[in-house]
Amino acid sequence: MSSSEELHKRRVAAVARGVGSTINSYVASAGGGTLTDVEGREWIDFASGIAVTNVGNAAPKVVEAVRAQVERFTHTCFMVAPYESYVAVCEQLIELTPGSFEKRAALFNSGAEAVENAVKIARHATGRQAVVVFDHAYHGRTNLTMALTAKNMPYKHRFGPFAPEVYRAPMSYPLRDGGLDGPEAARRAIDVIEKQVGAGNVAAVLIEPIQGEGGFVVPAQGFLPALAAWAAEAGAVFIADEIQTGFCRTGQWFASEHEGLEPDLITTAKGMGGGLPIAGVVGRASLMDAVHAGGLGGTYGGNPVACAAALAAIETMRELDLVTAAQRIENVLKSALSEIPDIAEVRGRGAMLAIELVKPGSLEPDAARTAAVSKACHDAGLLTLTCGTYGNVLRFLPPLVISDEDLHRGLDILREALRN
Ligand code: PLZ
Repeated sequence: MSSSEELHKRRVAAVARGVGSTINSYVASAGGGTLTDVEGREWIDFASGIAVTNVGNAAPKVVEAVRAQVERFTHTCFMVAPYESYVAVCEQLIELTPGSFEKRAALFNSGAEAVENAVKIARHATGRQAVVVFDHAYHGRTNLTMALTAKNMPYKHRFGPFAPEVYRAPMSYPLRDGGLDGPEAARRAIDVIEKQVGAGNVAAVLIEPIQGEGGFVVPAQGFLPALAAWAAEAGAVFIADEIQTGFCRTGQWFASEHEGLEPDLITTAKGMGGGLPIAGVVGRASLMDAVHAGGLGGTYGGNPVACAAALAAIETMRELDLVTAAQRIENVLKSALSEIPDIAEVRGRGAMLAIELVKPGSLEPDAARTAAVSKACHDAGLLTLTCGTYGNVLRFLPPLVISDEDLHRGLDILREALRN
């Protein structure tokens, strides 16, 4: 096999510069909580391919299900000739997501596509157009989802014009909003919505229950329920974007459960497919079924190989009790992180944790130190990611099957990187 250096040369000559990579080492194999590069060097994985390989990389059940499915058939298009696994994945989404009402689901290829479809459904069902999103939000890179995403660089810069009828409200960000409690922060957001959009114009309020790319921002307790209650009152659809938070990641099947939320619609992707591309929208039957037959779909949505992987991934989550595994990871990481000095905040839930770094004695974001720490982790063989509007958040997303040993090895590297 070529070396990473040779591969990098080929990459620069062949792959568009706009597509970035966190590290310059090329992967040869991966399993459980580690990656091995083409030089044979092992990496501890605190990224999970951005919260995807919750069941571990190349999880045995997923591998077996995919192998069996590709031998039977690879693609028919569900809109042309349907098959059982698509229906079974929808049944699982209905069963696993919060919401005691009757539900329906539909499958797509990517998170952005799921978000687009949730907005389509909400608009169609309500006959309204406005979509309310929040500061620091991330919802994807397609045209509509760029409009929904807050951050200009790198996601939106010179890619406009963006889709209309998208309105941004202030987020609850306890470290940075002067200590507003949940209901106060919700009141502030609702004021903006009522004054600048008008309650009767709102098709959907769309929010990540814990923000992902925006900085692992956990809203103050009570913020999400107050928004959901306002949306219900206003006749707007409350959509939880659980693409990064879903499928056991935060120590519940879905992060909405931490506050007893029952979103009207939930978008899912990432962890759902155990590494294969699949996404879903699940929620109230009255909304989902409002759309005319043929109004939703796509060539590959709910592809049979991806459906087989999703069913196997979900089975693995149940069998290995990955909800509890994520809680265990939270306990280990949080107690270790809270002992490290010079961190503005340790936050997150389950195995979706982050630290925010600021300049001493202030709240001024320290993006340079964050990048340096991340780089030091990479040099020592720990794969970490940064995030946040200000680029000063280091986030940890280990596979939920990571061994205690790898977790502690990762922590040792991180501690060392933060010290220097
Ligand atoms: N909604 C909450 O986290 C994807 C994107 C990384 P796709 N997050 C990682 C990047 O730089 O592109 C995400 C998300 C939330 C939507 C999405 C979009 O999901 O599968 O990447 O389209």
